[in-house]
Amino acid sequence: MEKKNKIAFITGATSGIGEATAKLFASNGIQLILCGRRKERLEALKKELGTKTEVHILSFDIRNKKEVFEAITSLPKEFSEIDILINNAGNAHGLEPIDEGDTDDWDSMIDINVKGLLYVSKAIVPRMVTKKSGHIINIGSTAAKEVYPNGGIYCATKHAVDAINQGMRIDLHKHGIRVGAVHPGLVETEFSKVRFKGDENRAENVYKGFEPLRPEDIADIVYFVVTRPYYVNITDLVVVPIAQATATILTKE
Ligand code: NDP
Ligand code: 8X3
Repeated sequence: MEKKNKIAFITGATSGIGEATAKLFASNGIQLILCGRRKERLEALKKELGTKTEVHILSFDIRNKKEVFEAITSLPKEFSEIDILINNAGNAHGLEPIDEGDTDDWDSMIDINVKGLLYVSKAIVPRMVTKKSGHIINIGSTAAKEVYPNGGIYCATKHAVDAINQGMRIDLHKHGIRVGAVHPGLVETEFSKVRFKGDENRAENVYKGFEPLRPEDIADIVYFVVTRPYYVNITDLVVVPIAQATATILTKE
């Protein structure tokens, strides 16, 4: 039987870690379903990566359950058998102590980072169970392992991702589905721009005085994880820049 290229479904492909992963996967012939809200970015990526692999784009807000299920149900037959799911879409919104935090920010983080990840998984995982194969990578964070000042709710959502990752593996290993998480420390992407609501100076300051991880570093790791032999499951991987010892211990120049 002819061996077909794998199909990967990547959420949050319009920037940062998701975009870098999409580019690396494309260079290695993995077919792509790329998701995000910013349609023009998805279209530009389709144009760029379409010379290397088959690309299908889906624009939806991961918070909207109806949109998520409709988008995934709309996949054409040639993209319907998903081999790899990269649950990457997510952000922090705000950085305040619990007594000053904005409840809209809390809603956004819980709805995107936790509920959105679950909606996408619920729409895709039963297909993997039916075909008795699949590989799910959940992008957590060092915030999934530690809690830092003013980031309690973001950390709570990432701790939830850690728990969901473990729960998925417990429930799905018997179906031949691999599940694992990659937990990065500080990576320079649009993450801080979103956290600080477009305040570019404040965002840039986060990564000044040390060498942060690059989105391509995480893409390399994700690619490594998904290209292990079928019986190898990397369950939990934490990666930080050398300047970062923990969520709060960071050596700057
Ligand atoms: P970016 O801000 O660069 O990318 C976030 C991605 O998530 C975008 O593609 C964005 O697409 C998508 N996204 C956000 N909200 C929604 C939504 N409501 N619906 C659909 N898609 C959405 O950040 P990163 O690349 O850094 O973040 C990717 C993941 O990595 C996140 O889960 C983050 O928590 C995690 N992470 C990041 C770290 C860092 O230091 N940067 C460290 C540890 C983990 P669009 O806006 O087009 O919808
Ligand atoms: C993103 C990294 O340190 O801002 O998850 O939580 S951090």
